[in-house]
Amino acid sequence: MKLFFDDRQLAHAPSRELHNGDWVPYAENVERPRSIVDAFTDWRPVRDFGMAPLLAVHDADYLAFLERAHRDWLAAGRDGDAIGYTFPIRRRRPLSFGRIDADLGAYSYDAGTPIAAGTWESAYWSAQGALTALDHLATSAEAHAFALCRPPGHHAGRDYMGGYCYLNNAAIAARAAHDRGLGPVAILDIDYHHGNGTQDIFYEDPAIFFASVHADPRTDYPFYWGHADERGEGAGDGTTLNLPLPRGTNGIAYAPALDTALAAISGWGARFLILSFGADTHSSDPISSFALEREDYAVLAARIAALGVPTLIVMEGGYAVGDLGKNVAAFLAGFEG
Ligand code: SP5
Ligand code: ZN
Repeated sequence: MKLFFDDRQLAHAPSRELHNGDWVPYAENVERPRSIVDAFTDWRPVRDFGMAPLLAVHDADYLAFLERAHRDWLAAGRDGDAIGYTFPIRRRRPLSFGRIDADLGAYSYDAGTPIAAGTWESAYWSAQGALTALDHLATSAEAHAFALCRPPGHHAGRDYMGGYCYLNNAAIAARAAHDRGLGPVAILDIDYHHGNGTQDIFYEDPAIFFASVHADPRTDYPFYWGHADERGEGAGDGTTLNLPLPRGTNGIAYAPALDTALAAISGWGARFLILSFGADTHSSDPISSFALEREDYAVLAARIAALGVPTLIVMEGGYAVGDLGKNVAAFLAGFEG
């Protein structure tokens, strides 16, 4: 399997996040991609597909905000990472008047997603990595490719950031795959957390199926999305599938939910799969509460590979830095089986 990563994805290095009322070290740190990079020998370069595939998913004003936000923060006399503190509820008007703090709130839903000096550069190349891996699948006979996307993407919506995510790499790749005629395209999200951004982007879209296996949002972030009764709306009614699982879920309890998602994806007629893979389901993850072990990852990967559909694997979460590279290697090895 070919692997894609660009060193510019390391430029993003926020120092801290707000958690349970305290400042804590930023969990989505540069040691994560370094751990994964070190677990493999052969990385391929990322190519630049420009802004068009990003604009096919995200609003232009949101992308412009991401690009300029840290400069606006410095211009306002601040230092460190840009972070908001006022979040407009949806009933307020879409006001815009060039105040950085208002913008930070308008384009995010949490206080865990700061913008540092290198954030735009890293998010841009993270998305281009997914597009490069997609292009490789579209132009080769290979069935699987891995984009080490970092920062991750599945919490980012059309016009919002959140959950360490700025650009939705999986959604950008899914839209591009669909537009290249590789579909029908399905997205399977197996990060510990529900992929609310991806769900929102395709919620009314009948062309792209979204299935997610994740921690029950009644107990876990992102709380407001990912409940079992969320099934899509309008023309997209029935093209979203949510399979929440309780804290403590191990490999044995996880497998039936994964099989349900795979059966739905297969039954829907998917011909191309985007896999949002988070290794934060591992028992050692410091911010999550599932109990999957490294041996489980190869088994899960083999079940996904048995779909027999070309699959682009994009990295999402996973914060147990000491285990991360080995866990990702075990998962990817399960595809080669
Ligand atoms: C992509 C992804 O996995 N995003 C997860 C975002 C979760 N944010 C809420 C949980 C915050 C926990 N913060 C603990 C930090 C310890 N340093
Ligand atoms: Zn996660």
